[in-house]
Amino acid sequence: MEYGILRFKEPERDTSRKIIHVDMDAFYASVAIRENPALRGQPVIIARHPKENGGRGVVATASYEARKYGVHSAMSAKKALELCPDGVFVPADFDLYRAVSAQIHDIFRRYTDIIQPLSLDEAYLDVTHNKKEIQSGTLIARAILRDIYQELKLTSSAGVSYNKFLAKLASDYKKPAGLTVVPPSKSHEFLMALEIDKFTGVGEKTLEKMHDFDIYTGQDLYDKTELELSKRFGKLGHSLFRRVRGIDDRPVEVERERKSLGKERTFQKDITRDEEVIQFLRYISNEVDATLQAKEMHGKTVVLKVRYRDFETYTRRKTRLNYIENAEEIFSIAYDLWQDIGAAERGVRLLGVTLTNLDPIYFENIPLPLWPQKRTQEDKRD
Ligand code: DCP
Ligand code: MG
Repeated sequence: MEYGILRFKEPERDTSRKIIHVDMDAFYASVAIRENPALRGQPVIIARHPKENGGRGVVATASYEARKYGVHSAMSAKKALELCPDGVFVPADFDLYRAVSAQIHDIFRRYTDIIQPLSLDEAYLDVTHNKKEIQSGTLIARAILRDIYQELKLTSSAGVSYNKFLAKLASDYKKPAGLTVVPPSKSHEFLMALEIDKFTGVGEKTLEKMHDFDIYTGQDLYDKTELELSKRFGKLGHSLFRRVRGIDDRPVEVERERKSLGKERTFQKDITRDEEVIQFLRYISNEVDATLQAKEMHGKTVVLKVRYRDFETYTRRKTRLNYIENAEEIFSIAYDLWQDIGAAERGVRLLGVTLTNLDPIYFENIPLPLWPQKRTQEDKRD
C-alpha cells in the first residue's frame, strides 16, 4: 500500500489477441509488372499518360523505382511526368485488381475467416484462434506472405501484434516484403520512438497543432495527460491517449460474404476411392450449375468441402479471374482443389461444392464499389 501519493491508474491493455495486418507492396504497380515482365525494374506509374488525357489524371500508385523520383499516390500525372520523365505510365485495371484481391483473400481464409478488408490490397486478420491451430501469429504471417508470393508472384508486408492499431503500424515499418512483430513487451518502446504523424488520425492539420503543443514523437504524446489531449484534440485526443499506451480494443470486423450457392452430401457409406470422388464431384458440379442457371447467377470462386470418417473437415477455395460459366469448369476447379486436400483412403464422409461471391448474370456492367462500404470512422482515417 502506498500512502500520500495520488496515483492515476493506467488504463488496462488487452494483449490476448493475435492480429495481423497485411498490405500488398505497390499493389497496382506490382500487378502490372507481373502481367508484363518487360516492366520489371522500370519506374512504373499507374495513371493515364498526361499526353493522353490533357494531364488531368492522378497517380494511383507507383513502383518503388518510380518512388525514388518522388512520385507517389494522389499526385497529378503531369507532376509525375515532370519528376520522372522516363516513367512508364500504365492505366489502372480495376477488374484485375479485384480478382487478385479475391485470390489474396482465398489465401487468408486458409488461416482464418475473421478478415476485415480496408481496401483491395489491405486487411486485418484475427488469428487468435485459427484454422491451422498455430500458436504463433508470426508464423502465420510468414506463411501468408510466403503463400502470396509463391502462388500469386506478388510481395506484401505484414505487421503482427495484439491489436489493429499496432499491427497496421508494424506492417508499414519495413516495406516492401517486410514482416514486423510488435509483442506486448515491445509495444511501449515501439510507440515511444514513433513519429507523431504515424498515429492514426494525425493528418496535416493535426500535425501542425501537435507541433504547436511540442508533440513530435510517441514519447511526447505519452507525456501529456488525458485532459490536456482531450482539451486540444477532442475525441481524437482521448483515442490517442489510449493508442500511445498500446490500447485499441476495436475488433476485426468481418464483412458479410456475398451470396453463395452450394450443395453437399453425407454418404451412407464412406467413399474410399478417387474414382468415386471424381464421379460425385462431376454430379454435384452439374447440380450446382443447374441451380445457378435457374437463379441467373454466376461466380468466380469455388469452395470444396471434405469431411473425413474421423469428422475432420477441410474447406479449400479457388478464385478465377473470370466468371465460371459451366458445370465442366466447376468440376475442374473442384477436382483441382480435391487434389490439394483430398485423400480418399482416409474415408470420405461428406463432399460439398459451393460457388461464392455470386453476381447476377445480367448486371455485370454495374461497377462494384472499389472500397468496402462498411468501415468504422477510425478505419476511414487509417
Ligand atoms: N490507391 C489509389 N489512390 C490512392 C492510394 C492508393 O488508387 N490515393 C490504390 C493504388 C495502390 C492501392 O490503392 O496500389 C493500395 O494502396 P497503398 O496505400 O497500400 O499503396 P501501395 O500498395 O501501392 O504501396 P505500398 O507498398 O506503400 O503499400
Ligand atoms: Mg499497399
